Amino acid sequence: MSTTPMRIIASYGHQFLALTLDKRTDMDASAYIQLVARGKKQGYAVGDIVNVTPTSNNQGAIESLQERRNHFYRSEFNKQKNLAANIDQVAIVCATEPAFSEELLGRALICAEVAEIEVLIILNKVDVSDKLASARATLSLYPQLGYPLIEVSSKQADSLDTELKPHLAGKTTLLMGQSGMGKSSLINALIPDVQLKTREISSVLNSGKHTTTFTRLFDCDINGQASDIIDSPGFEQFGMAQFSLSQIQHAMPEFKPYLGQCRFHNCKHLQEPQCAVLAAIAEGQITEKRHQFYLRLMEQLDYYDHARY
Ligand SMILES: Nc1nc2c(ncn2[C@@H]2O[C@H](COP(=O)(O)OP(=O)(O)OP(=O)(O)O)[C@@H](O)[C@H]2O)c(=O)[nH]1
Ligand SMILES: [Mg+2]
Ligand SMILES: [Zn+2]
Repeated sequence: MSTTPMRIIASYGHQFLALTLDKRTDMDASAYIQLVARGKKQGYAVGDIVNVTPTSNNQGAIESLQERRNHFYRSEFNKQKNLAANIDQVAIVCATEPAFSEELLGRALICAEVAEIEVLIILNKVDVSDKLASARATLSLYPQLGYPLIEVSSKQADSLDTELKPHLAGKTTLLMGQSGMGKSSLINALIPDVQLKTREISSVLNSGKHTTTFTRLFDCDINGQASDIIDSPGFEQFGMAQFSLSQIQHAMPEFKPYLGQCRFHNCKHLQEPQCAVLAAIAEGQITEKRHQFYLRLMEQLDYYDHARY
């Protein structure tokens, strides 16, 4: 039997919803096809194009995965958590309150660098003015590393028009970040009727909670251009067990000019003599804060032990 290509537009555990490629997510929920995955260990991600054998009007079985342009995921204890595939950018949403974790931001940035996906950092809830200064102070480093940073409030439509929409128009964007940062609120403010759609999907996938429990793609029109925005559940950890030391070093933009410049070709930039990275820290080209972050990642990767003399 021949298969039909479909795009996965929602994932919840091992359940997936998809649409045939001619349909958009703003159509009524009867167009959604519920997919069963046949034994692929690594699973599928929202944004994946899969070849499906229809099993009934609104159900199908995934037979194979079409080649991905890219794939964004994290790994906890060797378990791969798929976030999205075939995206143009990752927007990491931080907020003035509750306070965000700079560690998680840093980890998400590493992940995006390794996957070679563009990044946008969003500081949301700038209407909470008493927390604004400290959030700004924490984030001020990141534009210097090359990451665009915008400030918005999902409660202030003009900030979305001037700051956010130009970054989203015509692109597929994954919104990610800790719980409570306002990812879903931003989508609600950007796309009319989306709350209703979310309720429909929630009822299909048996999840009625306020906090986002599944990853969900919305296609929409932004500034006259077809755009996709993917909402995802907040995370409180960000495992990166999948990466090598070299991948992490190359994912630190400010390290890059110095890699290969150290005395030892396998320098881990811990305390080695004539280390170009340590020299750059002494000269103020790399911040102590980011080097500490790097050391914590190394420790987690278990490289630290090997490097001790
Ligand atoms: N003051 C203020 N509150 C906001 C803003 N955006 C969102 N909130 C509030 O922040 C809370 C969390 O918002 P959500 O949109 O559910 O956050 P989320 O990032 O989707 O959270 P998860 O789905 O759990 O990952 C809600 O009570 C929102 O009303 C904002 O711009 N300003
Ligand atoms: Mg949410
Ligand atoms: Zn070095």
